[in-house]
Amino acid sequence: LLGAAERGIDLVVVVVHNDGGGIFSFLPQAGVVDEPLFERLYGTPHGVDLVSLSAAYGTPARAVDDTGDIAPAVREAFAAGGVHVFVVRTDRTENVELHRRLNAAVADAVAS
Ligand SMILES: Cc1ncc(C[n+]2csc(CCOP(=O)(O)OP(=O)(O)O)c2C)c(N)n1
Repeated sequence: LLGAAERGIDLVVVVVHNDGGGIFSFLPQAGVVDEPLFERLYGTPHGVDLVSLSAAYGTPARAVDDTGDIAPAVREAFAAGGVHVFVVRTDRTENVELHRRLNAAVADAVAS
């Protein structure tokens, strides 16, 4: 974001904010290592307020709490032009469960 606002570009960034490295929650060690240690070694939550961080780089950001609001916000941002940042909070554990449900639904659909 550094310098983005002054370059006269149109840019819309949607940050999926899971406070860490979500990909590691899919690895086998997520089910073996106890949670505090897993968080310290793999999840590595940064605890940073990304809306404030973006503002510090000169781009006001907005937290979008309702996923239904993301698409309209992005459309409005592109229509307005300039640089926009939206921060969408997600949960790393819920994300794994959602992927498992989707994988199971696809496997069921393919099998039937
Ligand atoms: C330069 C570099 N350092 C470390 C890694 C190892 N690595 C792979 S994924 C990842 C964390 C990804 O976290 P994030 O970008 O927040 O994405 P998420 O998994 O939460 O979607 C890391 C550190 C890498 N790929 N490249």
